[in-house]
Amino acid sequence: MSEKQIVRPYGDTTGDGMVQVSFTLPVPLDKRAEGAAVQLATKMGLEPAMVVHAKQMGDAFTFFVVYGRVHHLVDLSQVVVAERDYPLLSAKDINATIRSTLRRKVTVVGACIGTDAHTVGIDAILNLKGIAGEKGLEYYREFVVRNLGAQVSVPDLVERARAERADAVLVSQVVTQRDAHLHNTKEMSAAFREAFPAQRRPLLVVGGPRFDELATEELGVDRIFGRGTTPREVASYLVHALTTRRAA
Ligand code: B12
Repeated sequence: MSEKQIVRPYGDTTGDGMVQVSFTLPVPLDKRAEGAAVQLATKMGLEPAMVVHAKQMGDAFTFFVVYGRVHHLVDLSQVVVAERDYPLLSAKDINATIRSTLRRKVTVVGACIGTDAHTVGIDAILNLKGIAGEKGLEYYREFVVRNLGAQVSVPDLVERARAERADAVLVSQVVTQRDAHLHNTKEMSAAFREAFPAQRRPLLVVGGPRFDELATEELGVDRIFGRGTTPREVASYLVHALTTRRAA
């Protein structure tokens, strides 16, 4: 078992346990509202808790920032995250591996599904322009990219993936109200499983800022990418997954 490595939050002096939380209460701003914010923060484990910012929004809501001490500790050796389990390749190596191993171009179909119109994330991954100094998948010679844009229905996505003989389907979900991202993703993965035999199904990749990258099994997808993903990570994953699948 790995050795314990305890950390605690830091505000003014190292290890003082100070944290800051923000939330909105459905009450206009007054002394009672501030008291309610302190009481809530205290129940959340901030002791003592201080309101450091309060701003009324509209007639009946107040936004609060509360600063206080928590006594919780985190053991870093017990933290479980989705580690990258494939090599991060250069653009040159990605193209070369596709050419030498798959001997054909890789087709990816991307979209925002459901009512979601937040295309900036999927565009960052797919479009030439890219993000964070990296070019998107359109830049890679060996990828054929079909970006379907916003508010694509699941049946349309399945049909397009079939028509394009997609190797991978890349779906973005940014809106999380009422867990829409989870419901839409499950609907999408179920539709692909129904429409394709297991060995012919495209890789299903979903991304967005509020996904738990460990939830692949629950959502029925092959990979989940979260906040701050770069195109090269996605391209490297696709090459790894498709070449591994081919070898099997
Ligand atoms: C820009 C924006 C808009 C634009 C979208 C324009 C467009 N063409 O995309 C407009 C103005 C249209 C808009 C509308 C709305 N928006 Co808006 N919007 C935002 C905003 C400010 C930025 C989102 C963004 O572009 N981020 C930048 C990109 C690069 O980051 P990203 O999406 O996380 O993508 C990265 C990763 O997540 C990952 N990734 C993402 N997708 C994928 C997919 C794959 C396959 C992979 C591999 C990786 C990957 O890689 C990307 C690059 O690193 C956010 C707030 C915020 N600061 O995040 C709110 C936000 C997302 N919007 C929100 C809301 C509520 C709405 C509206 C419902 C508002 C309204 N009442 O009308 C509508 C909904 C419209 C709709 N039908 O979807 C909420 C969502 C809240 C929630 N819990 O769901 C947010 C969080 C704002 C907030 N705090 O309330 N919005």
